[in-house]
Amino acid sequence: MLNLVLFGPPGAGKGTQSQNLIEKYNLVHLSTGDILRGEISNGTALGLEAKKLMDEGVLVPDEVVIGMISNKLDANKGANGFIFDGFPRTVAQAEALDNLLSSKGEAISGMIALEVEPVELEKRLLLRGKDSGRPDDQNPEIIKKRVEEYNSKTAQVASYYKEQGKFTSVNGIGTIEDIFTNISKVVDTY
Ligand code: B4P
Repeated sequence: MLNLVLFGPPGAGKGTQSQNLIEKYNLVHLSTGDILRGEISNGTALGLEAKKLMDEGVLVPDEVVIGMISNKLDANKGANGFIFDGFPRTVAQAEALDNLLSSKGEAISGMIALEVEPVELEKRLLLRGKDSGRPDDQNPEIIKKRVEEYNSKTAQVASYYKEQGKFTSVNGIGTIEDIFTNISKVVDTY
C-alpha cells in the first residue's frame, strides 16, 4: 500500500500536486485543510472552532485533526493507499499517524517535501486569495503568521521522517507538470 506524505510550507503546491497524484496512483486524498473547510461550510461545532484559528493563520489543535484523520482512515478501508496533504503538521501528529497506520499493519512509504522560497509563497497565496475567497489567503500579515507557524511547529516534522530515512525534497518552483514529473520519479521508487 502506498502511503505518501506531501509536505511543504503554505502555498508550496501540496493541494495542486495531490490532484495529479491521486489520479496517477489511485490514492485517497486526505487534506486536513479541505476537511476543515468542509466542516466550516457545514457550520459544525468543529468548523466554528477551526474557523477562528484558520482565519488567524494558526494551527488547529492536534487532537482535532488526528481524530479527523482517524475517522477518514476507517471510512476508507480497502483503499489502494493515501496521500496525506497538510498532515502531519506537528511531530505529535506524525507520531499519531504512525500509530494509526501501524495498528492497521501499515506504514508511511515516504515524505516528499516541496521547496519554495517565502517571496514566491506569498505571491501565490495572494493571487489565489483574489478568487478563492479564503480569508487566510487575502492578508499579508496572516500569510506571514502561517509561514511563522510552519517554521516554528511544522518544519521539524521533516526531521522526523529524515531520521527514518523516508524524506526526499523536490524543487517546488517551475511548471506544475515538471514538478509532477519529479515527484512521480520519487514515488516510483517506493
Ligand atoms: P491548507 O489548506 O493545508 O493550506 P496551504 O498550506 O495553503 O496549502 P494548499 O494545499 O492549500 O496550497 P497549495 O500549496 O497547493 O491549510 C490551511 C489552514 O488549515 C492552516 O493554516 C491551519 O490553520 C489549518 N490546518 C490544516 N491542516 C492542519 C493540521 N494538520 N494541523 C493543524 N491545522 C491544520 O497552493 C497554493 C497556490 O499556489 C495555489 O493557488 C496554486 O494554484 C499555486 N501553485 C501551486 N503550484 C504552483 C506552481 N508550480 N507555480 C505557481 N503557482 C503554483
